[in-house]
Amino acid sequence: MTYHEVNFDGLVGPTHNYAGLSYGNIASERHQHLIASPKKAALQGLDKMEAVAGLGLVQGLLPPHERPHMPSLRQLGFSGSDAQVLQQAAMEAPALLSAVSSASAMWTANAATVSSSVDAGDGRVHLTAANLNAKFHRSIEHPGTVRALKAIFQDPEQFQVHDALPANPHFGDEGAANHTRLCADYGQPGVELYVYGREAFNPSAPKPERYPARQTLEASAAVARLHTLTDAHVVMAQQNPKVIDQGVFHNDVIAVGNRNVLFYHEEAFLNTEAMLAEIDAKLQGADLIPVCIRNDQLTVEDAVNSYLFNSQLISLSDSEMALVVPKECEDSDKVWTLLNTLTDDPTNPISQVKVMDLKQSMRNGGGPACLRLRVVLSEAEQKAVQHCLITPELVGKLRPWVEKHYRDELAQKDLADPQLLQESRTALDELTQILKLGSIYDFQL
Ligand code: SUG
Repeated sequence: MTYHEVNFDGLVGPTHNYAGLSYGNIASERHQHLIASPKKAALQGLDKMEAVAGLGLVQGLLPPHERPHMPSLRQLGFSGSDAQVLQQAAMEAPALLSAVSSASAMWTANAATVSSSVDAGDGRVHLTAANLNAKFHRSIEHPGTVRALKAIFQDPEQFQVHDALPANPHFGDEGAANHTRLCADYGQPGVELYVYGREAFNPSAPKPERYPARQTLEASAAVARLHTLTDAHVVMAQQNPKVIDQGVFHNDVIAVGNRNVLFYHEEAFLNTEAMLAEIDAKLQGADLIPVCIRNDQLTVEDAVNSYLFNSQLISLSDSEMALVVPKECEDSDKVWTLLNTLTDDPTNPISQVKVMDLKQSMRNGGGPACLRLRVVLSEAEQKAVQHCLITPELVGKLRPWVEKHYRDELAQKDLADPQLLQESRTALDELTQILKLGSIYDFQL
């Protein structure tokens, strides 16, 4: 049976804005209250989906969430008509209104952790929605994520969608952004690398001092258990607390893997050698190819600013891979020179670089890899999710849909506008019809 990696990108929602909500994510803090362009953001995302599909990959899509999230505002004590709720929230708690308006579900690398049916003990694809409980604006995503995933991955014989872990900091879970599957080929047994930032039950274990570590070992272990993975398929590794303190809030800001290649910065992990040895020992059918970038080639600060490692590493053939990088990498002489050295080096299969302009998302700390959830699927499994896969016809419907419903500009003050809520609902209602998803939003139920 043939297996492919399918990338499900998050379609950017109509309320994309810059609220500075993510302490520890330097771009989000830096661009707080800038005027955003939801239209540009959504179109840039569609451009990437098309470009990756153009490189030969199967490309899927996850719908945006409904925002501003009125049920959250009502749960927190605001009442009256929708317009009154928005007005009150804008006056009394503007930061809260920004939080419930965030289009953060676009970063689908945080939507869930996914295990392939090849690795799972019960032979099904497992998806566990991430609780994202390190940040309030992200912690309200998982119910919507579960609904969307269940609408897409429907057949219980082939898929199991798990609810998020308990919403407690002990089980802080950020999904696939801290998870990489390494394998000889997608259909071969894989090694799933779970990367955590701290140990919740062991406060004396290493942890960052400045910024929060969002993912716990306990959460990673629970996800691996839910996914029926045996020890032969799992490696747990700790992120270097020093890089979290320099703005590496997810491991995918400092490392990316594909098949048997792991591209990473030398400071990314604690106990790197032991981790590499364990991956290599567990990997079947191929040797691990570690592609390490040393500190003297690129500092962690440069990596965080350029988002070099937040690229998508994708297979073009059995022997060639491409890196899909954000434009910020091309804009940095140091990073661009490094990329040229990398693609000229015959000891690794990375032979091509594709540059994408994702500035709207990047200003919130979301690069190419943040915007996609990787799901390895057999041809039969792929058939079952066909309605959410990109085709030129679907993109042909989505572009005019964005043009029609999305604003060119959005500032913080606009979030209280009841018209924005209405526009957003109209857009999402139409989208569920385009994608044939049925009713998945609270306002539709
Ligand atoms: O969780 N930014 C997101 C970025 C997520 C990036 N994802 C991965 N690395 N996989 C976050 O910090 C900022 C929103 C704002 O400030 O308006 C934000 O949520």
